[in-house]
Amino acid sequence: MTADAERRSQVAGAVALLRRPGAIAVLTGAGVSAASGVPTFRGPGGLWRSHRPEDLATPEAFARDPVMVWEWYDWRRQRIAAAAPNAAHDVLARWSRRWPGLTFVTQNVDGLHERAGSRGVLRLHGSIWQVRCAEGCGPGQTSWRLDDTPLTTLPPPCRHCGGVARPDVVWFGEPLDAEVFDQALDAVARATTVLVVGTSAQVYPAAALIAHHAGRGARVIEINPDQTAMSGRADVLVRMPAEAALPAIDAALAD
Ligand code: BJW
Ligand code: ZN
Repeated sequence: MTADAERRSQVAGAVALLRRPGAIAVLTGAGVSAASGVPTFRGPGGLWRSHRPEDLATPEAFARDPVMVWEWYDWRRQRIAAAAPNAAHDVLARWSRRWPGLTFVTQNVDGLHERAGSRGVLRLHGSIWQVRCAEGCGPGQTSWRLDDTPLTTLPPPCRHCGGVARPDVVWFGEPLDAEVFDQALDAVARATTVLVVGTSAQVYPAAALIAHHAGRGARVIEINPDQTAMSGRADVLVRMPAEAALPAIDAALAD
């Protein structure tokens, strides 16, 4: 089979599963935003000043060197502010508005799904745009939103107590928001089709949504140019970048 025919057959396989009756769950990762210029965590370009993300996205790194961790987050926020949603975000946004049975779960903190107009996105790992007190103070521990200008003070102060503030994201070793995770788990367990896009599926418990919680009858579609930890669980592999695969699937669904 030629590469083109192979891609057409992968797209057709995804379309057949998406047309099955029943609910759909979508799980996205950093690869969806790669074409927008937002670096992924692992693989080429995943390093920041020779630090691995695994060494920066931890409470220990923040306790040791909050300024360095904040420099990383401030740098990333500027990259994201300058980025625009790509064709993959756009297709998923249309589906989230059109298909009432679709639950949208993301590991991404960049907010690009929401900027593309997606509805009801369950954010497993928080938001890079939100900040909260690192010391856990504040009325109801409310977080607040940053704008897209660089921070002038690093680390920024808590707006409630003047202590140190931190990004409102989930670091390694920290629990995910239980309510958000339960909703994601329920959606995946109920779905007849689970679409996994642009994640290496190495980080738990997000990866467990597919590995352990997709129901027995659920079929899994993986969209990713590379093999991942979840490829063996997938019924249909679409080995293309998300920004090409999703518009192709969307067009074929309309036929
Ligand atoms: C394209 C593309 C294109 C490229 N189109 N695709 C051993 C075993 C199992 C678990 C553990 C273990 N040891 C420790 C753990 C637990 C740990 C964990 O999973 N570690 C693993 C690394 C081993 N997990 C945790 O600690 C979690 N918490 C927890 O378990 O709590 C337990 C607890 C309970 C009660 C009390 C206390 C604790 C928390 C995990 C939090 C992860 N946080 C981060 C940072 C968020 C903030 C930030 O952004 O800075 O989340 S880490 C980082 O990884 C980020 C991402 O959301 C996450 C996943 O990454 P993702 O999206 O998959 O990106 P990449 O870069 O890995 O992959 C990109 C993919 O895109 C690749 O496949 C490319 O091929 C593809 N791609 N271009 C489509 N155009
Ligand atoms: Zn505070």
